[in-house]
Amino acid sequence: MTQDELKDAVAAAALDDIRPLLARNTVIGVGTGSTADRFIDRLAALRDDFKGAVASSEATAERLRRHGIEVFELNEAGTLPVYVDGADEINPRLQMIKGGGAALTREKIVAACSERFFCIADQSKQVERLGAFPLPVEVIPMARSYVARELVKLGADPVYRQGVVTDNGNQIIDCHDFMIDDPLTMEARLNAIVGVVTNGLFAARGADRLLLGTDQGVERIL
Ligand code: ABF
Repeated sequence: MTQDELKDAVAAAALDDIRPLLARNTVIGVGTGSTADRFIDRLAALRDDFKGAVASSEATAERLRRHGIEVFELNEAGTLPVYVDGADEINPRLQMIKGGGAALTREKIVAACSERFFCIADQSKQVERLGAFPLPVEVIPMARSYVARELVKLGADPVYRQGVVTDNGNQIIDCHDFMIDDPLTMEARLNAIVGVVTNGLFAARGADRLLLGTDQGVERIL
């Protein structure tokens, strides 16, 4: 199967998994990226069965609205029963690197407000150890050089993602050559650098279920 077919398969499987959670007053969290886009396109068929969605990016909000799905502010929605999103890497403990699409901060906020996080990913995202994918760090623009110097001290090779401004008006530094042995500790250490808004390690709040697209079909982990 191609990677696109695997993404389609996990998007369809996620729809099956969330169907029982939907009711007239349900607002769900919806993530960003090409796998999440496929999920949104399928979710459109169920739009009359639930109230609406909170989006983890402006791009996702626009796609939801185009499908006639109402988009709510997280502050109005409260706790969400489920959040469905992709990942750049995911390990056996369902800890992830996210943020390849620069939406990490809103993704982390929506994940924090959700009772369950379903990660949808094709098999290329599954790794034993996080870090081959460059870890994104969102920074306040004036702190970019300072944060980069601190990242070097931690062993990373920081690269400024030129031309990218996040939905929050910030910038992204990608940490190359940065294999991560202890994601929980590293997530906290990176967050402690002044000027860092968020980092793309989702370890403190990882996924609760992984729907993994493989050549043998969709594997559900937890
Ligand atoms: C989001 O989309 C991100 O956190 C991650 O960067 C990306 C995965 O994209 P795709 O589904 O296109 O591979 O979930």
